Amino acid sequence: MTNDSKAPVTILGLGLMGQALAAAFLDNGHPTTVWNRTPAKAEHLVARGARLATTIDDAVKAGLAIICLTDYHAVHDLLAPADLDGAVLVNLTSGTSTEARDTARWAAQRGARYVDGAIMATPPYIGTPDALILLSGAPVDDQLTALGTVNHLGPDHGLASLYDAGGLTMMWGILNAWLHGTALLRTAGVNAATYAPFAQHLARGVAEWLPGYASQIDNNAYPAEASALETDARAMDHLIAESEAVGINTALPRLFKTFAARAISAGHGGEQYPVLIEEFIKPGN
Ligand code: FVH
Repeated sequence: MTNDSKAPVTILGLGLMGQALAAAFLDNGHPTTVWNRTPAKAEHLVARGARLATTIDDAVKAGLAIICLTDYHAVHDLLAPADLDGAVLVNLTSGTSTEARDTARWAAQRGARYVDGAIMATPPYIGTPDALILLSGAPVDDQLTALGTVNHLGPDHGLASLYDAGGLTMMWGILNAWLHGTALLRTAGVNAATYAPFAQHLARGVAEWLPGYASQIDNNAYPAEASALETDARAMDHLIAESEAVGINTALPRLFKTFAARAISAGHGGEQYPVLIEEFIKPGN
C-alpha cells in the first residue's frame, strides 16, 4: 500500500541493486515508479504496485529520481536526451569523485538538483540498518531512509565516491592480509576456520589504534610511543623470510617493506608507523 506521506520515488536501473532499492521503497509505502532499459525486469515490481515509466522524462519527473546503473557512462547515455529541469537526481552508481563532481556540474547546467551517493552494502542488506548509504551534495537524507542507514557527508559531490574508495581499500586490505596469514598457517596444516578467529581478534585490535594514529597524522607528529618504524621494518623482513621459507607468495609482505624502506630512507625510522602516510600521499606506485 502506498502512503501519501511518503515521497514519490523513481528507480532508474533495475539490476541486482536497483531491484532491491525499488523493493525497499515499495515495502515502505513510497509511491514508486520504475524504469529499466530492459523493461521485463520491471514486471514483478509492477505486480507489487510499482508504476512503469513510459519515458525517461516521465521517470525523472515522477519523483526523486534514484539512478543505479553500471557506470557513469551509462548514466550520461541515459540522461542526455532527458529534460532534467526541476528534477532531483540521486545517483547511486559507482564511480570516481571526478565523475561525481563533473556530473553534478552537468546536471546543474540542465536545471537539476544533484546528489551523489555510494551504497556500502550488497542487495540483500538493502532496507536494513546494516545498509550504509553515503550521500554528498544537496541534502535529501530523510527521503532515503527506506534503503538503510543514510549518512550525508557534506556539499562536496565527490565525497561519497571517495569514502566508497576508502571503504574498498580497507575491505581488500584486510581480506588480502587475512589471506596471506591463512596461506602461512595452511603450510602447517592449520585450516582457515581455525586461523580466522585469531585473525578477527588481531583486526579488531588494530582497528582500536586508528583514532590515536589519526591524531598523529592530523598533528603531523609521530612520536614512537609503542614502536619505531625501524622495528616494524625488521619484523617485515622476518615475515618475508618466513613466507619464503614455507613457500608461499611474498608479494604482500614485500609491499609492506617497500613503503617502510622508503620512509626510513627519508629519515623517519625512529617515528611511529603512521608516518608512512608521507609515502601514501605521493603519486605513483
Ligand atoms: N550489486 C552490488 O552488491 C553492488 C553493491 C555496491 C554498489 N554497486 C553498484 O550499483 C550499481 C548497479 O549494480 P548492479 O549490481 O545492480 O549491476 P547490474 O545488475 O549489472 O545492473 C546494471 C543496470 O544498469 C543498466 N544499464 C547498464 N548500461 C546501461 C545503459 N547504457 N543505459 C541504460 N541502462 C543501463 C542495466 O540495464 P539492463 O541491462 O537491465 O537493461 C541494469 O539495470 C553499480 O554501479 C555497482 O557498482 C552494486
